[in-house]
Amino acid sequence: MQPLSDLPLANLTLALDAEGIATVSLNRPAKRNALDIATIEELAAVFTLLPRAGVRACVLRGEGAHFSAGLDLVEHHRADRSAADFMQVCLRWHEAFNRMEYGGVPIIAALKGAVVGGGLELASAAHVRVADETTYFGLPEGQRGLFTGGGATIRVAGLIGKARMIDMMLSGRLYRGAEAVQVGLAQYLVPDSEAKAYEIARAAAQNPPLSNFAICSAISHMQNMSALDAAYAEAAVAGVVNTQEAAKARLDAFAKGTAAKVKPQ
Ligand code: 1HE
Repeated sequence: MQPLSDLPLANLTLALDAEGIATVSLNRPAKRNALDIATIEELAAVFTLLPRAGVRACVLRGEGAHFSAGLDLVEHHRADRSAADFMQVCLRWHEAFNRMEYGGVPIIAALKGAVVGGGLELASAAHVRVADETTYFGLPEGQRGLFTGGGATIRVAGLIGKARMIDMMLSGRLYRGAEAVQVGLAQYLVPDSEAKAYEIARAAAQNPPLSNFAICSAISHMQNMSALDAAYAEAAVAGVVNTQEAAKARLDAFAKGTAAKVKPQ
């Protein structure tokens, strides 16, 4: 397997700390981290390798004042794509974002500024979204004469429901602040979204990797199944995870009364 450090990256940066926390940064701030083909290919490459590179959790962030302005509209306009071409582009977006959602490594998105269009589709493929006071969410596809192509019909509708998504796309409505949290676009609203994202990543990294793998892949897969099949798959996953060696010391500590209790601080 190719080591992470060998990946040739131009539009992303990747760093890994001693605790196994990876930082993936969108690095086109002059273009507000718009997602061109090259960026999508780099996301696909990084999130293909991350799960098998010993990474315990990942913070996804953007350089500059905005997380991402979505599809690179200038590249799209200049490429003058055919329907078949753009369908293939969208399939690459899905490949990259599916690697994230189903890869089994917790991905925490640290959001700021614009999280719009394809930028919201990218954020929605993370497992946790953290917003700050500058963060706003939009789906301006309708105003641009476009439609979502990076999974919003599944992931954004899953977060906020189809009625809110349709309203955002028809009217250009933006969500921010407490309302964005209340509708489900972000799980946290804090003064410093990056600091909070690292706090969540470090907490997640304390869990056994197999537990995180299940949390960050099985739940998503089970959403795609019938209730009967999902219950069966849940039992199968729990059979493997809940008997893992890594759980034994934790359960032993609980049985002896020495484990931390689950109580508000
Ligand atoms: C871009 C893009 C982009 C900025 N593609 N180049 N997304 C949108 O409709 C959002 C479009 N962007 C904006 O509304 C604004 O740029 C922002 C509100 C995000 C930021 O505003 P601002 O004033 O800080 O920056 P700016 O002056 O608008 O842009 C700075 C540069 O970034 C400028 O390039 P420059 O060469 O003239 O300096 C912009 O052209 C460039 N830039 N956003 C390309 N999106 C799979 S389908 C998904 C469909 C969608 O995502 S639709 C939503 C598209």
